[in-house]
Amino acid sequence: MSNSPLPTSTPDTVLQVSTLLPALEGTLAEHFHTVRLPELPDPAAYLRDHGKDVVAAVTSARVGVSDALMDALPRLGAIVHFGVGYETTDVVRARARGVDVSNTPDVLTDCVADLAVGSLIDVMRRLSAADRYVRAGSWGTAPFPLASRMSGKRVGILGLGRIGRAVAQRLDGFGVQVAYCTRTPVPGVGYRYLPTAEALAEACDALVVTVAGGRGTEGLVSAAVLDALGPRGYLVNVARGSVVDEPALVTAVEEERIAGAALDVFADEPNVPRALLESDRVVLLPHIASATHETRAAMGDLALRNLRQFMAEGVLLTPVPEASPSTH
Ligand code: NAP
Ligand code: 8YV
Repeated sequence: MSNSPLPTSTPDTVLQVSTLLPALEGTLAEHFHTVRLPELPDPAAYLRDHGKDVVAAVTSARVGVSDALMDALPRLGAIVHFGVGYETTDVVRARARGVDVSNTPDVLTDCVADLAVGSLIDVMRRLSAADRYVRAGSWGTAPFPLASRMSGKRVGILGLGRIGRAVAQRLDGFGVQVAYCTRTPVPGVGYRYLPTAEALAEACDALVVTVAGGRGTEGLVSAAVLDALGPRGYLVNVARGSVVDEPALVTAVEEERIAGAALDVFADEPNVPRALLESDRVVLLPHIASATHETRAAMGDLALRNLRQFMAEGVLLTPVPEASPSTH
């Protein structure tokens, strides 16, 4: 009998690229041979020695899979995103290499739209500022300044996709006149269409940004768009920080060239420009639009179902469209 060691077969590995929902991390560890990249002492050494074992990567919308990481995984077949945005992964490049990509659409739409409308009311009625005023003991000393009515106003929605449409439906209940801008008019909707972000801002009292992120929408809300919104106009951004020219926004807030802004996303999270931190006319949120127990559980479940189907049948359940929704 030979004493040579038995050949060891390496299990197909699932690479966890970013920190994820704890329940999802637990299920991945329980049901798959999962390696958590952020926790490895030497990720580069792991990728060099074991990159060929990885068949699927699970990542967040914010982190994605970089080109370098993709290149280190020659047998990679699927990239599963926890989140609907996927501009952090080059989908065209992935598909050219035979790697399919999924995201978690629809399950987060309601919560993101709820937060967009909630923060629109917050910034126009100055709810967060009023809360600070009461806590500071100012009630009874100086009157709290009057705010702006939201019901019945004209609200522009930049990007009438799943989330934009859900925002519009909610605003219908407030008697708001909704208009929108997309690259292609949406068939079958009764809202007024405007072909550019600037024309939309010009025609509205508030602009709600719900476009996809990525190169195609970078800086779409420019200084000119903010000027078109004007000193009585409000900006709400629940899409991506990259969509707004942040230095131009800072200037517009400082110079009171817009009335206020409610922001869930920033150019360089978690860093928020000091001028925004110091402004009482800006509502600041830490990228929480989908952050409810119910929605995060549904996102985790959909990400998991994508992974399971890929591992069992080699195909994803909710693959993303051919190109990034903002680059074609
Ligand atoms: P979606 O259904 O793909 O909608 C994207 C919309 O953007 C479409 O109406 C698209 O229309 C429009 N669009 C793309 N490029 C445009 C451009 N250059 N000008 C005008 N409109 C443009 O996506 P969704 O599910 O609604 O999600 C939208 C985005 O919200 C995600 O991509 C993500 O970045 C963000 N998000 C943020 C959070 C958060 O936590 N804050 C949570 C979830 C999602 P056309 O193709 O016709 O232009
Ligand atoms: C999450 C998001 O914060 O879905 C998206 O695109 O930005 C948010 O739902 C993100 O997925 C968590 O990484």
